[in-house]
Amino acid sequence: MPSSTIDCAPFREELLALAATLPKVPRADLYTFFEDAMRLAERLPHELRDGLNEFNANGNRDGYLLLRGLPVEPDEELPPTPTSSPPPDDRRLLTMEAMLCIIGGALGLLTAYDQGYGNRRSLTVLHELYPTPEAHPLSGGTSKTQLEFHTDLSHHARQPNYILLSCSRGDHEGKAVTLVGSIRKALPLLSDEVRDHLFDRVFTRRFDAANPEATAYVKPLYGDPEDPYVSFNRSFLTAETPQDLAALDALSAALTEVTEPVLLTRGDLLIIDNFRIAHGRAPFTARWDGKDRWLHRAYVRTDRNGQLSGGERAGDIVPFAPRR
Ligand SMILES: O=C(O)CCC(=O)C(=O)O
Ligand SMILES: [Fe+2]
Repeated sequence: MPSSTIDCAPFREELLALAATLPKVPRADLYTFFEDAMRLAERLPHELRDGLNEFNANGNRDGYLLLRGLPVEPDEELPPTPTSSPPPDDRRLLTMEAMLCIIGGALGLLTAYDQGYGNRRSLTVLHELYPTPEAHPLSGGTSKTQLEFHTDLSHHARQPNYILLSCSRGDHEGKAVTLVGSIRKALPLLSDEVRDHLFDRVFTRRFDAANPEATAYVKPLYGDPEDPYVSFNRSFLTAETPQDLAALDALSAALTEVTEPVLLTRGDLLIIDNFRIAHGRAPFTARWDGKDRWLHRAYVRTDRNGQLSGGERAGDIVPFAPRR
C-alpha cells in the first residue's frame, strides 16, 4: 500500500466503539456533536493518530491521505442514497458520518462556509454528495459529466485546509474516481518561465454570474516558491494575456499528467489537502435506485494561511469574505 494510504481494518472494532459513544442524532445539536467528536479524536488508535499528525504537519507528495477499511453499516442497513439535501434533522448517525467528524476533529476545526453566491448546498458542516439529475456542472452533484479540476472555495479568504470525503456507497460500476493532481508532483514538470509567471500572479475570479461586482483575487501558485500552494479552476481563472493562457494551460497539463484516480468505496475516507492538490471526479452512471454513490463531506480549517484568527469553534459558519 502506498504511504498515502492507511489500512484501518485492524482498528475497526476500536473505531466502532468510539463512534458508539457519539450522540445518536447528530443534527439535534451539532455543536455538542462536534465537541464530542473532537474529544474522541484524542482517543484514536495511536498508529492512525500518528499518521494524521504527520500528514497535518508536513503533508506528503501525493497531497492526500486515504483511510481504507473503516467501519461502515452493511449496505442493507443504510438508508437509500438521498436525492435531496439537507437530510432530516432526526436522521440517525451513520458510521461514515461519525468517522468523518472524528477524523476531521483530529486534523482541525470542522467548519461550515457561506460561499458568497447563495450556497448550492445547505449551510452546514455536514454535506451530502450524491448524483442529482439537474446538477450544476461545476458542483459535486454531477454524474454524467466530468467534474473538472478545482480547488474548493478558492475564492474564499478562509479557504479550508482539508476536504474530507467519506463513503457510505461507491458507484455501481466503479467509474466515479476522484481525480487528484498534486502540485508537488506537477511542479517539476513546469518550465521556470511558467512557474515564474504563475507565482503570485493575481487573477480576477468572478464567483457569481448574477453579480459582476462579485470578484475575488486568486493566485494559481503562492506561498513558498520552492514548495508552493496551488489554487486552480480552469473555468474560473480568466486569462488576460497570451502568457496567462499559456501558463494556465501548462499548469492544467502538468496536473493532468500527474493525476491519480482514487476510487472511493464503502468504508473509505479521503483527506484532500486543498492547498496542495486540485481535484475533480470522473463521470459515472447513476441508476436512481436508492443505491447510488453516497459520500459525506466536511471542510476542516487549521491555522494554515490565515484560516483562523482565534476564538473559533468546530461547527461555526464562516461568513463570506472574498479572497484579496
Ligand atoms: O465526488 C467527488 O469525488 C468530489 C466532489 C467534489 O469535488 C466537490 O463536491 O467539490
Ligand atoms: Fe471539490
